[in-house]
Amino acid sequence: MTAATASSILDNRHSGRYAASMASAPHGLAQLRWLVAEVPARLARIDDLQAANKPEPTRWSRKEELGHLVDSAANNHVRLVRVQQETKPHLPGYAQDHWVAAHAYQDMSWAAICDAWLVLNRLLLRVAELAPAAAWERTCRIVGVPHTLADDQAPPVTLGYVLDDYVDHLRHHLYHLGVATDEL
Ligand code: NI
Repeated sequence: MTAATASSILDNRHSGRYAASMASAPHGLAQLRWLVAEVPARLARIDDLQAANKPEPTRWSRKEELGHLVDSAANNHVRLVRVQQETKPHLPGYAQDHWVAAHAYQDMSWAAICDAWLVLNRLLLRVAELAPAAAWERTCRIVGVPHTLADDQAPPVTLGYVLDDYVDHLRHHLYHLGVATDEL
């Protein structure tokens, strides 16, 4: 969550998996469908004061951590669209602390950040639902931020992996926010 840890290749530094072969829609698709339906009510149980609390000056508040998930949705939405159309694209990672600071999520209401999360995830889910089965086998390379790997050293990953990684990362942060998704 700090600049020092922003060097992951993909969004999810919590998982060691890379490319995985899959013949149909990735398991993350059904999970995302469930999350979009269930998570908003759970986020709404957190109040604005709780959400604004920063455990330490250098650590994210819940507002900033959920803002990070908004940024993750925005970036992965672009990946889901571009990989379907471009041939083995090299896509950028994103500097997570810069994105959080650039939006000043700490100055937004919790409700507004929750709304942004839902709108972007509904759109991302729509793109994923519409993707044909063959799209999940298409590959891309995602260049880390900061650029610790040259473009051609970044491992190729399938679009299915990108979606699964997105959902794993989302669930990791939801858990950290105090929003359990154990039913999945
Ligand atoms: Ni993260």
